[in-house]
Amino acid sequence: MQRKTLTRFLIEQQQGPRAMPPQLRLLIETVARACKTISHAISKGALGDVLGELSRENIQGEVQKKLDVLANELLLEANEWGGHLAAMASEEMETLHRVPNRYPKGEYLLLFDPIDGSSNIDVDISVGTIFSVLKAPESASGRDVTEADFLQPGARQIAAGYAIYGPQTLLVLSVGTGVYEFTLDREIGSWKLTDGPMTIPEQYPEFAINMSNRRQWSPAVARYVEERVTGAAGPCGRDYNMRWTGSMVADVHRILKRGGVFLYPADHRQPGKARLRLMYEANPMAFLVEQAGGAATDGRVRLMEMEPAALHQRVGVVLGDRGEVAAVTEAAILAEPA
Ligand code: P6P
Repeated sequence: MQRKTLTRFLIEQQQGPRAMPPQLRLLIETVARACKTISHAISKGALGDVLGELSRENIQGEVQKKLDVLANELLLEANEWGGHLAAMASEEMETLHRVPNRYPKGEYLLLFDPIDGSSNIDVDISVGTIFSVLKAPESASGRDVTEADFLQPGARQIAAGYAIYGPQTLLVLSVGTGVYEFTLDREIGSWKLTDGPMTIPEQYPEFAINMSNRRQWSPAVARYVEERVTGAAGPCGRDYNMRWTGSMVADVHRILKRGGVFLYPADHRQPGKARLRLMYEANPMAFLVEQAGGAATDGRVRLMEMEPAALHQRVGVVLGDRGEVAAVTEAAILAEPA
């Protein structure tokens, strides 16, 4: 069977009822091409002198891995000359990166975490690239894009996706018409459609959380997790399994493929203290999960309705199986003082 390529899929999306704009197709193809190059660099490992850390920190205060910087530069260079973007923002850069004046500008804003889970690179565990596409606001036409132009709720995303660099290299994306998975055919260097439209299998008894953060959890999250650890003997009525890879892309991909729920709650002891970033981790993953029939909240409210206050804002994340996400929300509501 001749599998559909990414290019053919995107051209069909242009011809489809939503008539995806050609510039968006160019954007996604450009990001996908950069992800192929990132995948190639990662696969070299120690042989490619791409492992290890640099002696500098990023805006997050995290020591940068060589591949963090390489992937960030690859995505910037691949996207800045195509005429489809107004600006980019990245986990690895303090502020936005405007398209240089020597290049044509477009109407899209691209946000990305170039290598998510980079602490796993040196121990050969799957990592990924996460991206989110917004439109520059009408008010930005005729002037330079500003950071404030990026601060749009996740519900305004035009497209989102991730590449996962694991046993296979996959590209999982949505342009608002469902979630589709492409596998990199390394022999000819093209992305081949291998799954989609994807829907999260319901009621799969598996949760993903870093149990060592127990001290940070709200009573609601603690009770939710405790009930699942108790399993069939408790109110859940069935046993659960637990997974935690330390790589959001790997955990979210597993949930899209076989179900379950992912939790990285904010630190209950310090309001606003959380791990994951809203704009280029939580929102793109929330877009995909909702497109696959799941739900995504901060433990209480829908992530994609949150009004961002800052480019690198962090947020609690609960996403995946609708029933499990609702159970965390219900526990949060019950835990609130009457
Ligand atoms: P912890 C990776 O650094 C990341 O941003 C996500 O990919 C992952 O889910 C999480 O942090 C892992 O955090 O605290 O378990 O190391």
